[in-house]
Amino acid sequence: MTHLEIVKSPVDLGLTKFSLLGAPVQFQQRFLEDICTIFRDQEAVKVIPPQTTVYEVQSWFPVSEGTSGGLFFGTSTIMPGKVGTEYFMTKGHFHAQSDRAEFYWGVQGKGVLILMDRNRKTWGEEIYPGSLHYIGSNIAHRLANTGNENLVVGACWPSDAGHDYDEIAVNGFSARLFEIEGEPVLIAE
Ligand code: PAN
Ligand code: ZN
Repeated sequence: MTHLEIVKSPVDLGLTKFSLLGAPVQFQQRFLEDICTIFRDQEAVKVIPPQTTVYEVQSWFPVSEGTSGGLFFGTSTIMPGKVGTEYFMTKGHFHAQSDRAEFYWGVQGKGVLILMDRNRKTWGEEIYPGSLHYIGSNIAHRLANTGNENLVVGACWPSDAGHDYDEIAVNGFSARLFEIEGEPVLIAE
């Protein structure tokens, strides 16, 4: 009888701490000062310490960036908070290879996935633990935390998708998510 190898995967979902564990995991942190231009109210930006963490991303890249046929995996954690009445959110992007899709799923907390197509039609999907989101090709995507605790969202996307941040940096999304009378409201620009 030949005994074949059974090994442990190098990365663990970290279900108890909602944090990817393992040597290959890469960590990225976005401070308010890095991304402040994405928010509408620039006066409100000034009253928040620039070193405030808005979100963190942990990623596992089992193959090199640009490999066709591979997959990447990530966990995004968006902190609770607002700039004025606009919820803390990610920069948002289209994929550079714009026909590449992605799955997101809610793990902890609550929020809204803001989606926009190439005709600049924007809509939102509610995120909660267990919510599952298919982000089709040519759909820009951004996460916003509408709760009082961390919003943790899992993601899986093709290793040749890439990120196009420029389009959103220049033109933004066509709607923004504000808190109005205690509720999240998506308002067209
Ligand atoms: C996610 C995002 C992550 C951070 O892993 O990259 O939520 O958002 P930004 O990249 O917009 O700053 C993903 O969508 N990857 O494709
Ligand atoms: Zn993406």
